[in-house]
Amino acid sequence: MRLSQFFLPLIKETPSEAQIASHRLMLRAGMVRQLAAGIYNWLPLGLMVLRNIENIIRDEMNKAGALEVLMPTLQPTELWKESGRYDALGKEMLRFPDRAERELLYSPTCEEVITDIVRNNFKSYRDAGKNLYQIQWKFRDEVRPRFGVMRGREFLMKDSYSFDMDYEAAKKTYNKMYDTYLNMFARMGLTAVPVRADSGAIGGDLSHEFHVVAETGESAVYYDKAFDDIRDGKVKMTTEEMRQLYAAADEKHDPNAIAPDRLREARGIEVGHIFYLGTKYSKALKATLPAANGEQVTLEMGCYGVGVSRLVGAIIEASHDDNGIIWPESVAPFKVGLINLRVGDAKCDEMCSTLYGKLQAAGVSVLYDDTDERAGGKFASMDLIGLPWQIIIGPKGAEKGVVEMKNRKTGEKHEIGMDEALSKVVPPKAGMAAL
Ligand code: P5A
Repeated sequence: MRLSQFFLPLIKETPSEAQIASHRLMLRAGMVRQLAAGIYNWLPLGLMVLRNIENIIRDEMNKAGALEVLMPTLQPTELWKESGRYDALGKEMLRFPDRAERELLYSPTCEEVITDIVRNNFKSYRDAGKNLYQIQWKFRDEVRPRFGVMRGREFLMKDSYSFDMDYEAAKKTYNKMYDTYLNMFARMGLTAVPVRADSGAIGGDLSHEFHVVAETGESAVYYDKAFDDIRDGKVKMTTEEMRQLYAAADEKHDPNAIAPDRLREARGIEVGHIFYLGTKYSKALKATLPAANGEQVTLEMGCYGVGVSRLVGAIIEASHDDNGIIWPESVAPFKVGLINLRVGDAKCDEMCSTLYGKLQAAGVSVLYDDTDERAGGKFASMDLIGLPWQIIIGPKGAEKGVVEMKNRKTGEKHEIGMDEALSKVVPPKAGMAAL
């Protein structure tokens, strides 16, 4: 993508409405714009990151054997009367009549609808064991939407729902999701701490929240210091070992359950939440299946949420500096920022075009700054949007056939040849043949 043709409305000043780094940086980097309180437009750069996050989630859910579906954002209220939750969500649930005066709601979550799908379409115990997920917009009329996409009113969620024949199978599914969540967050460059939590309006009696530790987090979390060691790369642990470690949300914290010298207290951003639901919804909505012996069994459910749009903010909270965002490669909107310091200089233009072409041919996503802005501005913009690699080409280097390569995260800069620069960013197998 050529910057001259891209839509990247950067902001130099610090936006006054933003209280935390991620919100400030998402506005400054031209990723989102607020349309109304807690409701955001996603501009190209922001949407690219959102899609990358979605794809990691999709990949991990598919690997875990879950099946993707898509339910509508609008629902009739009848199912909520049947489940007994019509009043439970109060004003958070946005309700409105259609032209026939039938009441609709904008889905805040989908336990009712998915249970309705299952009761109407699963026929026997052979259909059980399925985990159905979607990545879909939700609406919750939060009293205090804030921190940009972190606590929005409209937000993107990955929500999945599992249906098993008995407690043992449901527990297994729950544990599989626990493992899947740790993998998916790790792939986004995050160490999420899974803390025991209350299940609130969703229900059930076993639940974990997954928290990214950050000073700006809205929740207090308490956990074994081993989680910090895992994050810092000092210790490796299996998820089974992690399950044994102490970790609790505020309402579940018991200071007597952990040695004081092991306890860490921190602020966390909740990026995921999993629940063992038991039969709360299946009983109310009569989702039963005949077992092998013909007996009708009420399904054992679980539900599993990920804050997809919130993750964009959470990753920035975990990875930025004074100059801007530092994207982990797996979610970066582009892998490389190519900076032409002297547009119009024949040598610079030619070298940039060659590199741009080779990167594209090798399948490396690249944003080519081909604008005539001054050097200082180009460096600042590229640092702000946080692409993992910068390749800088100026008249002096072009003369010698060398480029400057900068790693955004470490700040390391090297003057190197064009082929060496390519070999740093082109993945070995796919790339070399294309060169
Ligand atoms: C789980 C899937 C549920 O809704 N039902 C379906 C369950 N859980 S939850 O904890 O209420 O939400 C799941 C995740 O969604 C994110 N989230 C939000 N993100 C941005 N703005 C909001 N207002 C918001 N509310 C919830 C969180 O990451 C949460 O863990």
